[in-house]
Amino acid sequence: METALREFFAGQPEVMEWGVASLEKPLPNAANLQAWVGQGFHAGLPYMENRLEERSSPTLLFPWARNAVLFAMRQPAPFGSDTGDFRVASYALGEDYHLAARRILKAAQVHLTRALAPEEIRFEGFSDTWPVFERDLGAEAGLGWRGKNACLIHRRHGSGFLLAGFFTDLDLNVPATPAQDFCGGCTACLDACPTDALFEPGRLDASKCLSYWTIEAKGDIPADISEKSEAWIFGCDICQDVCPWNRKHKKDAPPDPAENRPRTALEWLSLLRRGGGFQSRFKNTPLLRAGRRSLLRNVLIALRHGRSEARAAEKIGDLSDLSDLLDALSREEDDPIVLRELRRTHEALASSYLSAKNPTP
Ligand code: B12
Ligand code: SF4
Ligand code: SF4
Repeated sequence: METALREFFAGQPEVMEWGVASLEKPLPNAANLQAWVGQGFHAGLPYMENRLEERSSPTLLFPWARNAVLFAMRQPAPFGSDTGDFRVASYALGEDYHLAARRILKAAQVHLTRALAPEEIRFEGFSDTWPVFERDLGAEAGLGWRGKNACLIHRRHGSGFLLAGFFTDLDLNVPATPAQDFCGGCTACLDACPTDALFEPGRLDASKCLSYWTIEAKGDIPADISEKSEAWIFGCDICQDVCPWNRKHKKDAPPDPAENRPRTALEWLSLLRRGGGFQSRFKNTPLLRAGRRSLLRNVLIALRHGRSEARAAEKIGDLSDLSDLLDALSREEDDPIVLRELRRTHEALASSYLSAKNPTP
């Protein structure tokens, strides 16, 4: 059966690494998970509040499970890909990884069932679909060490990968080599995080993380966060982009697919208008998770605080086009949060328009 697994993964180009974690014992960080939620570092994410014991002991979820097979899927574009006026997390610059995971999991089940017939196997796949502590399971399966940026880092591939896996009742003899911690004295991620969300090595307060605010949060983004959001409109890669383990492996990353993505503020805002085509343009990509309104909110904030305003200020033509578009959006939107951001951004642009038109001598 180990051979069947090896054969299967050898034929999966999206999979960079795989490994097996035994489920005999609860995961070593079970207490930390409880403490993390207990102290509110989960930012009230409802799906993180429930079934904490199951997260760290998957056999409470599936009593028949003996092992978890974890795999790391390459993200579609390298860190630092040029995304124009605004920044989008590189994992989101292509197909939604949940779809890739589903495809690979389905194929794995078919392959193993055929290879091991007539023996019957039990199989349950996961990639954010069950309450599973995926990074810790990944660490147990030898896919990397838990970096000070909280991500799982592989010595050869860095952290530019997404996790998925399956539980099985198979008795697998694929020993995992626990990854050594190679962060050493480096603190680049802690120093670079603009909101101090990484408050101690490996410990993250989601209620300060731009990834939480730009993807998960539906409400108002507090001023102390939005002022530091730079140009990020979906997710944030800063603490991974600065990591030497990713810098080192950038050259091995796939090229940026750059498929017909909006690049300027005007293009983004037009796409995010009601009936502007957001749903069909981003079908099957992670950007749909944020939803049109939240993405519009993020673009409006980034327009004030990110780098695009500075660029636009050089071109008065662009600013008046933007202003027209903001007017049109204000007429058609009814969400109070979006309307508030529209007003704030409009005011900020009007003042940069005036100062660009009447530069101080
Ligand atoms: C909730 C969640 C988030 C939240 C919270 C992030 C977080 N660090 O927990 C938000 C929305 C902020 C988020 C952001 C991101 N996420 Co996310 N997220 C998850 C999810 C669903 C659960 C993670 C979880 O269990 N968190 C709970 C806490 C407790 O876990 P932890 O940080 O690992 O906690 C450790 C430390 O904090 C420490 N600790 C905690 N308390 C204490 C106390 C003491 C005393 C000590 C010593 C230690 C300690 O020990 C804990 C256990 O090891 C997983 C998918 C899954 N089901 O696992 C994806 C996942 C972790 N995310 C992923 C990704 C890609 C991201 C982003 C990179 C996306 C982006 N570019 O914007 C960012 C990265 C932010 C970061 N630096 O971690 C990938 C990670 C891939 C990888 N190579 O590591 C996962 C695995 C999704 C996937 N299937 O691939 N995410
Ligand atoms: S994803 Fe961004 S905001 Fe979140 S911890 Fe990393 S650097 Fe900080
Ligand atoms: S930036 Fe440095 S400290 Fe942070 S995860 Fe990478 S190696 Fe570790």
